[in-house]
Amino acid sequence: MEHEVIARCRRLADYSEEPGYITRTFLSPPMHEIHALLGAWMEQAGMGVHVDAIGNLRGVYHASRADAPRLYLGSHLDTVPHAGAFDGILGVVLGVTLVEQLAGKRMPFHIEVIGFSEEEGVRFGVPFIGSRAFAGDAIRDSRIDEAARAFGLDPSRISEAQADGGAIGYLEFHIEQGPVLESLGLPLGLVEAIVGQSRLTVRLHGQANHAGTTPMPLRRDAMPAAAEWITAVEREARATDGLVATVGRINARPGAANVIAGTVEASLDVRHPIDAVRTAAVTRLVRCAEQIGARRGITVSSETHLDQDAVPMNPELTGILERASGANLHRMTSGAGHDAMIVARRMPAAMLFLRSPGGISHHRDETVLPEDVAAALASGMRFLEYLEAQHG
Ligand code: HGY
Ligand code: MN
Ligand code: MN
Repeated sequence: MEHEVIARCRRLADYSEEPGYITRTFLSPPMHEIHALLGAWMEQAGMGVHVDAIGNLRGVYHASRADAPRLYLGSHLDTVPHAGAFDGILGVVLGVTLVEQLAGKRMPFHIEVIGFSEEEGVRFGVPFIGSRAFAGDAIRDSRIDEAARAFGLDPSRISEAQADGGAIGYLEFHIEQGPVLESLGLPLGLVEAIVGQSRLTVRLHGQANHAGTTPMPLRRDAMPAAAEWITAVEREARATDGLVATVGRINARPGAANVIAGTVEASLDVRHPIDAVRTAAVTRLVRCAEQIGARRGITVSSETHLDQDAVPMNPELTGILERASGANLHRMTSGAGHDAMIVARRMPAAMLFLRSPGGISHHRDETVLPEDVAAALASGMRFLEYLEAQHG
């Protein structure tokens, strides 16, 4: 079955908005094909399938009795640009496969597998749109509503996407996306907590001008100001234990070779397990940009898109997952953000990592090992059996 899981993830990776790459952003056209194919596999597994008003794909495998509680399994369907074939989608395919492996056996709880519509925050710079609607904390703005309508959804019904009350909890399988499990020679990781993360846009405003006629001392060039700040971001992160800070996107305008950059917009992603360390670092980095700007006659502004505290996973649910997984398991913190950190606002949440060969992710070389997928399926099935004993 593990080879089928991998084959399905690679099949779904064909649906992309960019030929030759895996790029699938919030409610982009290829999401229709994802819903159709993944939804068909859900139906074959005996699930009732629908797409909710924010574009989450929802498959429900009913319990032996109607008034049973609900267990959620899931992850996200969207990707970063030029992604790999497993980030997010693997967790949804593993959930569907576990239901398939029940082969019609009913549990004393409903199982709902969810493919969240948007976790990466690529299309609108705002992450977790799907899971926040599920957690009852929907992000509403005209761009999101318009995208939902263009996809054929009705944003006025987003409140219906909320999770049922009294859920047993949420389990997310996900690739580790880092080097730890591979360095330990272990297939699976048990997530104890997910680090907090801040996402901002920093804007540096100078003066566009002619590249040939403007003497250097008379320039207010936003590009070297941004360059000085970006190296300061790296220096600050290297100097702060456990902090990671990244400028992943930069946009210079007007963007011509013979025009001095009047404006530069840069993204800033800052993460740390301890929220006070992260937020203090964000404050220092924004102030650093302002000080560089002041020296160069550049005005600096910033906009915060995400200020997400670190989230511990639920100890009880994680304990069951640990017992279900046996010894070949490493307890760890997740440096990547996940839908589980949002769902945890609403119900007990747990995560199981699969080893990332080469420690690489957000890249076409991202992959998983069949034996690790098999180990995750075995853990997942024992996890269901433990819950069956608890709720039977
Ligand atoms: O950026 C992250 O941490 C995740 O891949 N969305
Ligand atoms: Mn990702
Ligand atoms: Mn992910």
